[in-house]
Amino acid sequence: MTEHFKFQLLKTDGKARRGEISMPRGTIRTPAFMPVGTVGTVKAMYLDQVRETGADIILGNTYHLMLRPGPERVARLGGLHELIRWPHPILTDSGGFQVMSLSGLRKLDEKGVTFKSHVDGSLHHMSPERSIEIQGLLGSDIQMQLDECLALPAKPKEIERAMELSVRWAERCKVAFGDQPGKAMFGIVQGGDNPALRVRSAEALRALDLKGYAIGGLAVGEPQHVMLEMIETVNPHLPTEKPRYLMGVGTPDDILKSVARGIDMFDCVMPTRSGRHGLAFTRRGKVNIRNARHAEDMRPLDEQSSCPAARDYSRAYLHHLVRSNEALGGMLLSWNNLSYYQDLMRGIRKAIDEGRFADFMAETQEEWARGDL
Ligand code: PRF
Repeated sequence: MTEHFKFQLLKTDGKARRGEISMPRGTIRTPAFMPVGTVGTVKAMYLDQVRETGADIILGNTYHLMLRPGPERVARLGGLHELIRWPHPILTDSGGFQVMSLSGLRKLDEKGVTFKSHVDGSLHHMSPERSIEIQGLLGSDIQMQLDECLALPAKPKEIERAMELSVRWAERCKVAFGDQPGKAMFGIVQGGDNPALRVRSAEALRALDLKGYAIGGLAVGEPQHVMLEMIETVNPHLPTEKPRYLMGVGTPDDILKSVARGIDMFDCVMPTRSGRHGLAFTRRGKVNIRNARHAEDMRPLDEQSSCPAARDYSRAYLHHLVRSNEALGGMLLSWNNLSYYQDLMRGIRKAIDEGRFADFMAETQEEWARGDL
């Protein structure tokens, strides 16, 4: 552990990178997957369990927590780490993306964004400065700049306007964040599916000398090959010695292909959300446990798994639980899925350490393609 936020690049294998972020609350082994704890809970999971799967850091959301329970209240209660009983690093998203995807009626201008709460319809304003203030009140270790994320497809002029606004907001967030050696504020590259705008965004943010860089505005409706092309376009314009975070991504396949292109950090609701809907990730691909073929199958999901949910419970029982909308069904599948994702990340890190990432990727994809056990 260190007093200062520090990223160390330990090894590269092709474009894949193995590293370590150290900060006062702990060390994050990269490539890292960050489970999403939107409202201060990784849904249907105990945080002790989340930790045991191998998570070094979880994510929280400014948008949700500002509406409920409110950042000033969280601060009075001792901060988010204390409240939720997670003493390790927390990254908070700034709210820009969630305002776009969740709130009704929103108005965006230079000053910030005005939006209607999805909880009670009340009106709120968030400026770049207020977003950073809220993330500070929550006690977040890695804070994100406020940005504007567009859904794709979008018009080039719109993409340019949103990208330039996001760069100006990054400057304001940097000033608002100030000098906090043990913490970090990351910028977010925007620019839609336009390579030239992506490069301009990355270069402008690079000039701000931030502690880390996210790539935003992807996995928002474009095909996977476009997302991968944008990563390839952006990465050469980001400093090699800073962490790179691909926001809101993705499937296990997205993760492998993005690591192969030099991404260090990921977050996604997929393992928990799809778990609650009956989808299990396994080394042999995705399994929809609701399917009738599991109804009388007493085999476990995968007896070789590291996770008790996959080893010790029959498919028949999981099928019954999910079909009956029982809470335990979502709990067991979320546990299985987060374990699968963290095992994948562990495998990725080990493969890079040993200089065999390309082989690991090919073998992993072959196993998925063989289909369920
Ligand atoms: N911006 C922010 N959060 C995000 C995104 C973004 O573009 C995305 C896009 N996939 C997910 N989460 N602030």
